[in-house]
Order: sequence, then structure tokens, then C-alpha cells
Amino acid sequence: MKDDIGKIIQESINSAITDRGEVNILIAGKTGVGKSTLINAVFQGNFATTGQGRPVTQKTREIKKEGIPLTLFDTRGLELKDYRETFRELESFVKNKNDDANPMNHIHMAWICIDEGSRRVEDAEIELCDLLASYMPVIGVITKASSDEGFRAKVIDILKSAKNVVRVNSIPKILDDGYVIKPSGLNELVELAMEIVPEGQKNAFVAAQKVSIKQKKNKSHAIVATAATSAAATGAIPIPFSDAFALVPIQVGMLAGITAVFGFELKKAFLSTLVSSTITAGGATLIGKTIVSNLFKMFPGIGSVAGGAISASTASALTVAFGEAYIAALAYLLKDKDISEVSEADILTEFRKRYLHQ
Ligand SMILES: Nc1nc2c(ncn2[C@@H]2O[C@H](COP(=O)(O)OP(=O)(O)OP(=O)(O)O)[C@@H](O)[C@H]2O)c(=O)[nH]1
Ligand SMILES: [Mg+2]
Repeated sequence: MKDDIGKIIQESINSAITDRGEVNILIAGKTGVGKSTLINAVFQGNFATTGQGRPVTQKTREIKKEGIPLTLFDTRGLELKDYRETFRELESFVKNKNDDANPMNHIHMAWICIDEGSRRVEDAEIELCDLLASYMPVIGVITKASSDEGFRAKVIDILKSAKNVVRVNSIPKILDDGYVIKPSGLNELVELAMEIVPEGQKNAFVAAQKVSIKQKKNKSHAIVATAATSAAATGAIPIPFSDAFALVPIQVGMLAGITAVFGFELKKAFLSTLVSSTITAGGATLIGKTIVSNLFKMFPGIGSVAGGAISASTASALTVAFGEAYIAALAYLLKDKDISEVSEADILTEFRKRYLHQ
């Protein structure tokens, strides 16, 4: 049984990672416009500060980080006189990427950053937007936003091939009297990106971003709902005692899926602790209740129908309670902490509080 659990956990991790997929985003803008600052404000892992990235064209660097399902392409060179040369090289790179038979390797969206303070949109920005828009959805991002004065409307009008334009301010601003203006627009940007990113990349994007806990919860609720349906199906099969064991992989898979979508690293040791201290320690609630309902099934005739029915709804209800407690724990921890600041012990404590009430 112990070995089986180990195998189930490893398989759950593998499929959670596969199901989550990868998302690739190109971020372009003139030097100093605030690309790196925006990247660090939106995504977990301090992407823009750690490492210089690998140059993939003269002006584009590819940035990746272990454990985060995101690749960023940071593009500069828009301010150069010979930007068309830069664009030609970029276009052949992008075309090559997006011709790949595997959609996971495509560049899935682009953000073109324009400094609000510049109050103008350059020809290079318009040309780049049109160029990229023929390969992927593009969002116009007005950076260092402080006062609009009609600039957003102007950008919408000029960047016709962009899906939409969002104003962001990526860093808090401290005024003379000590008043702090919080970053703004990041949530709008993430919501918009979620709408336009391909379906197969949504979970990866949700995991990589750190702005919207709501999006992480939404995707996790969907994982719980799917698991609850599978759990109900195992419960409906009138074979005595089979359910408790059939439920384990479903619930472990659900845990791994939620962990992945929240953007936490999937470590076997951690999931093992989580599983043994909840699924097993919760035996009284989980496996225990399933066994009770299986006893019903052993009665002939009406017993197996009633038993099946009780078991199906019990299995599904237990799975939902289990999954939702985990989501609530993770969401609670991320309210005022970054993923990197949340320890495995924190997760265990909060999860046990909510699921085992201890
Ligand atoms: N007030 C304010 N300042 C910002 C914002 N974003 C960036 N900055 C500042 O603008 C400067 C340049 O920001 P970066 O993020 O390094 O710009 P970049 O586009 O990555 O620049 P390159 O990597 O040189 O192309 C830094 O001093 C930032 O602190 C913002 O949203 N608001
Ligand atoms: Mg930068």
C-alpha cells in the first residue's frame, strides 16, 4: 500500500504538470519603459531580475525559471533607427516558433509596453503591434500610469491590431506627505490576458502570475468539480470496499492539480506528507465513511442500490470538502504572502485546520 501511494503521487505529479502545460509570452517596449518592473510585478519568481536570459535574436532574450510554467521573451530595440532590421529578425523567430506543430511551443500572446509619460505612440510600436498581431493576440500596456488625459483612448485608436489597452503602474509610489499610491491596473491586465490566452495555456498562466488569487481559485474549483464527478462514478459501482481505494488516486490527483494551478512547486516529499497527514489521518472521515457506505452494498437487492447511491454522493461530497479545504488554505496563505514565502509547514497547518478541524 505504501509503495502504491508513492506511485500514485508520482503519477499525479506528472499528470498535473502535463495538464498545466506551459505559456510563452513576448513583452516588448522601448528601453526603460518598465518591462522588467512589470514582469516582476505580475509573475512569481522575480523573473526579470534573476539572470540575464538567453539571447534568441539580437534584441530578444528568453527568460525561464525552473518550476514556473512560463517563458518570457523580452524584446527591445524599438528605439533604434534601424528597428525594421530588428523586426525582420524578430518576425522570422516568431514565425518559426508559431509554425511548430506543438501549440505548447508557440508564443501565445504579446504585450507591447508604452510609457504613459511619453504621450505618444511611435511608428515602431504600431508596426511591431501589427507584425505580432498576425501571429498572436497583442495587448497594449501603458506603463507608469499616473494620469490618463485621454492617452489610453489615443493608444486604442492607434494600436488597432491590439485586443485592448490597459494602463498599469507596477510599483507603489510614495508621495511627499508619505501617502502611498498602490500599484494599479495589474489585475485588469491579468484578467484580460486570461481572456485572450489560448485555452490550453490558461492554467499555466494562472499558475505563473501572482496578481489574481481569484483566478487561481476559479481554476482550482474546476479541478475539484471534475474530481467530484470521478469520485461519484467510483461510488456508484456496487463493488464492496473498492471505493476507498479508487478514491485515493482521484483525491491525490486533485491535490496535485490544485497545487500546480496555484503555482506551487510539486514536490513528491511534500505531497506525500500532505496525503499521509490528511487522506490517511482523515481515515475516519474519508476511507471510514466510504467503508460504511460499502457495508450497505453488501446487503442484497435494495441494499446495493441504496448503498451505491449513498456511496456516490458521499464520495463526491468528501472529495469536494477535501479539495475546497485545500483551496481555502492556499488562498488564505497567499493573501499577504508571496508563493516563495509560504512554507510547506504553513500549508499543512492551514489545510489540517480546515479539513480535519485540528
Ligand atoms: N513610477 C513607476 N516607475 C516605473 C514603473 N515601471 C518601471 N518604472 C521605473 O522605470 C525604470 C525602468 O524600468 P525597467 O523595468 O528597468 O524598464 P525596462 O523596460 O525593463 O528597461 P530595459 O530592460 O532597459 O529595456 C526603473 O527605474 C523603474 O523603477 C511604473 O509602473 N511606475
Ligand atoms: Mg528590462
